[in-house]
Amino acid sequence: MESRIRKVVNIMYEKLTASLPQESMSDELIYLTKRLFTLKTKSSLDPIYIGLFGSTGAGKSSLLNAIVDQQFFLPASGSEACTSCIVQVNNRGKNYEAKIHLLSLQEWKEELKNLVELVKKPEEEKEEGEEKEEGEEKGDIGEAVRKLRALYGKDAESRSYGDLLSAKLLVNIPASKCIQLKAAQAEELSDELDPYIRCDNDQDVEEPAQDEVGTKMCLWPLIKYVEVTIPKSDVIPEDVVFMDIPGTGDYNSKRDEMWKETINKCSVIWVVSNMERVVGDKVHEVLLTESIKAYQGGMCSDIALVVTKSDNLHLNEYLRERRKNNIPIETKHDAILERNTTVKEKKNRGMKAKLKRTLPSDSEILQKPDLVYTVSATEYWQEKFLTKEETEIPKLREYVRNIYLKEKKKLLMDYVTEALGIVLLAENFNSTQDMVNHYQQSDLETFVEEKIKALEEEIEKCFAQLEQPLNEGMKKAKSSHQKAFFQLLTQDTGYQGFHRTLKAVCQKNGVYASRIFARIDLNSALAQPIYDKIDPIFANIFRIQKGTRASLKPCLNMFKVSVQEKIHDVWKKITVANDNCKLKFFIAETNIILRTLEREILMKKLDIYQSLPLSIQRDLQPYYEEAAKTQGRQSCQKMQNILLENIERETQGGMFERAKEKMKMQLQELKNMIMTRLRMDISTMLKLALSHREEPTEKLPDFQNEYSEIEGIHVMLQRM
Ligand SMILES: Nc1nc2c(ncn2[C@@H]2O[C@H](COP(=O)(O)OP(=O)(O)OP(=O)(O)O)[C@@H](O)[C@H]2O)c(=O)[nH]1
Ligand SMILES: [Mg+2]
Repeated sequence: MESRIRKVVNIMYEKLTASLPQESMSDELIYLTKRLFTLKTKSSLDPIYIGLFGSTGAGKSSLLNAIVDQQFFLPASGSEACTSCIVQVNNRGKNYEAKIHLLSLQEWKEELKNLVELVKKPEEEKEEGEEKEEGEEKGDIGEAVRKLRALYGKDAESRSYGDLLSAKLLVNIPASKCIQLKAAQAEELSDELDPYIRCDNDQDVEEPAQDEVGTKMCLWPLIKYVEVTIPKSDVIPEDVVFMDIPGTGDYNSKRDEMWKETINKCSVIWVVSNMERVVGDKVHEVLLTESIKAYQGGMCSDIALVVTKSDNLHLNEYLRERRKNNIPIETKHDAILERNTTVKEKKNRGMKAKLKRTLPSDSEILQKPDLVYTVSATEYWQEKFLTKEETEIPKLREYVRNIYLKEKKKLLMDYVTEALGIVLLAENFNSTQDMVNHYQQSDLETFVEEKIKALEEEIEKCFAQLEQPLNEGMKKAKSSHQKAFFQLLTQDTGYQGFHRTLKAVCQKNGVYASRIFARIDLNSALAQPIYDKIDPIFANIFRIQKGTRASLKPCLNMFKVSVQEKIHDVWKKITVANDNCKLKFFIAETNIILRTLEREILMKKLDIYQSLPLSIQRDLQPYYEEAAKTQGRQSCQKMQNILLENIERETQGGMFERAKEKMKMQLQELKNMIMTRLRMDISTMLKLALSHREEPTEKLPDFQNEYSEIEGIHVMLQRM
């Protein structure tokens, strides 16, 4: 259907451009040509992003390899953190290709500054002696040291920022900040790619390697993200892009920003977790919370928990721990399947409970039968204990296909509706009938204006539902800010002490993310009590699937229907109604206007949802900066005091009130945007359709065939 509709659109464009008048064109004709051109040049429908989101070693890369049916494609590793950046995989190519995107000079300078700060030993620790903290080389500090050494050589961690800035890098960086690789075979590209995306922690950093592979290795700290293209495959539909998203964020601000953006643009998020750690593991709870946030704020409309390594089971151990002793189990195969079922039941319940706290109780996602998948990537290739079906990889592919069809249908529907609107508009040009008189036209305009005003009131009512929970949440936030502060800062951040964590938090304006350990976001933690109160209502207002009367979408829908009905009425009264292409144009056009608006609302939703922590961050910024500068004895205590005292002062001074106002203001802006857009678009539509012409000054080619074809596809899509 997509290629058919494209063909028709192209033909229309050819026909139209061939017949355009040489002399001055009317505004209407310019408008029509422009819209057709935009539609024609829209090269492809937006891809559907599926994010694999999980802590290091969970098995994301291995899972992705199994799903795209390429056993050794993305590097997987049993030891330390392996994938060092976000890797996008799409299957739209002819060959195997990769693009490695690097940080810009400015972005690297910023990172360098922070890395130097991070590896600097705090005064207090110096006084306590020179011993290394246990496991230091494994944590973020260790990683920072490795990054510096990889680019500047031995002892780089003891040099100053200024010194390093003027030093020559051990590697050459291409001016384009992008490295392209191409290969005919999967293995070939995989081999070439491997050194770039593998963050090899055992690398011998004392002696920087001089060979080619060594030089590539040195680049990894500079990589922003990697895009991989594989040839079209039978197992995964085109236009599905997988995102391998390692860890819980990144120390580098640019990459952390990307981490968040990536999550927010995913239609589907899979929280990937290792079977052995899935029960009681903190990190995957954090990831789940982040996913639900993306469901609230971003494009995400589906979340699943994918438990990997289901084959990892010691039969004897399992049998000893197993409670249901009445049914005998003898083989590893049976044990795996039994454990899969148990884990599914348990995690399903847990996830639903968690989702229920944030989303309206009748959300689609809560009705889904499968929220949890138990897969084995290893067994997909080996089939030693499980069949291919039992590894659940085929089931995940089926899931991908279903989501793809659902999303793609929506996208295609929008495209076809737009095409229909255009062809009807073109037909309209050739009609001389002037069927709507002035009285009817102004009646129509008055009606639309009344409806827009009524809609405005509905939207205000919709948003007003947030008022009370916002106030309640704010009160809660004001009374619990100290608790939030300590809870957050004392959580497990790996092998580094409180002092360094605190320092990093200050350097990064309250957000300390790391690929390896939990994410610390002080601003969000302070705002959390407000979210706890507003979440289900916020979700309900912006829900895009089935809505209740308290949601925005049905308000817009009601508006659309009443305008369309009115237009019908006007037309019924016209006796010469043998030409109903105008009427059809109105219907298609109002559909387009409202769909476009819905998409824009979805984009704006994110800013609104994030406005709380952003407002708090802005208020606290001077104190983060002040605290980050603290040096000397007892700097840890000093930093803590600066933050605590000022958070307290700002709280008294209305920090949370300002955050709340900020959110309300953003909602107000959204409402205004909706009103302005509707007024503008509908008046353009009326002008186009009702422009009075005695004689057609510009005769356009006949689009009757194209029109039938487009309408046919439109009807077919509607029935699907
Ligand atoms: N037994 C078993 N091992 C697996 C399975 N999937 C992955 N592994 C192993 O788990 C380890 C980590 O897998 P990766 O795919 O590298 O994990 P990752 O989530 O990509 O990790 P990072 O790249 O560090 O974020 C590797 O040693 C894999 O061989 C599985 O289904 N079964
Ligand atoms: Mg990986």
